[in-house]
Amino acid sequence: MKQKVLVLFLAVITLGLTSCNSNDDETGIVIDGIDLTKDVDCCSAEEALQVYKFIQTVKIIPELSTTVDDKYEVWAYSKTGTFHKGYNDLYFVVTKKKTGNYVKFFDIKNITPLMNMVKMNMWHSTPVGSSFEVFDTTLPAVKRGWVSFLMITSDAGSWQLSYDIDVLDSKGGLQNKGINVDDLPKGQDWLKSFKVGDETYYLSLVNPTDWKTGHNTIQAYVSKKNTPATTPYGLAKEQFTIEIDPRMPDMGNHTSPDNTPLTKQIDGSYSGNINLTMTGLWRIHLTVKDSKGNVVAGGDDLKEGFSSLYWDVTL
Ligand SMILES: [Cu+2]
Repeated sequence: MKQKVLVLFLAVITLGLTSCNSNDDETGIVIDGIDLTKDVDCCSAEEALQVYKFIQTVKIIPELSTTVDDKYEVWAYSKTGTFHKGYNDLYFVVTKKKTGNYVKFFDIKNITPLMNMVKMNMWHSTPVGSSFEVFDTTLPAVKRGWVSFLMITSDAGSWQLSYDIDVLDSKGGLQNKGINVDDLPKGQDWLKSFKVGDETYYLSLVNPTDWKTGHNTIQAYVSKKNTPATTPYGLAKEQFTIEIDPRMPDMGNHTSPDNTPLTKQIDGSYSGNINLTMTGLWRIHLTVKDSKGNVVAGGDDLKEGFSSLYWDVTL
């Protein structure tokens, strides 16, 4: 694919240099007899270039890439090309097999991760984003979603993932593809759960590896365990507030100023501000409150004065 994209990339540059006066009769970029500039399914030259640049920043997940109707190639990406415990961004890009040109109109649906707990002879799913959306308005041909894995692949069990895809009038997807979920490095713990009555909720911290020393936006999702547990866990409909108390356990549990709670946003995510004044291990103690302000998790189980519900992030 890279070669074809490069051809397109070079052709875009050439066109840019030679076609200052636009003219409808002018011959466009033709590859394999298809005039790419007249391919309405695909991106404009500028959009294609943006997508091409974006995919240099992520890595292909070979297990989740596939072909649809022998016409389209579906490419799955994550930051590292692998998965780890907790929150993972997942991106999809579709190209026309014949031209390598990006396709703008496709839908990723029914993303279903499943873990088989071999010793317990039981299956369960995990928190997922509610839908795959356009990643960014400048990148209309990149769709982004997420999966937050509860457990790592181990002797206890293994993961598989299924999804459906519609590309223009074609349908395809993958069923039960085996995937590997790695552990996070020591000092990183980005996924926690709490219970309210019989319901189980999961707190997925989003990409703390993007944080810098000082002020950061802290983002998370609250998901609710489904019945049956093999149905992917969607976002909790409740409106919580997540108060944060970041401490450095290796440095006398000192804290930092100017932290604000995570509150629910229009897109269903939770967002607040965190100020990490130095590098090292930060234990972010959490107190979850319901819409009436009652503490529902992390409040009544205090150890050394701090909530025992926490994320660990090492800067
Ligand atoms: Cu499991």
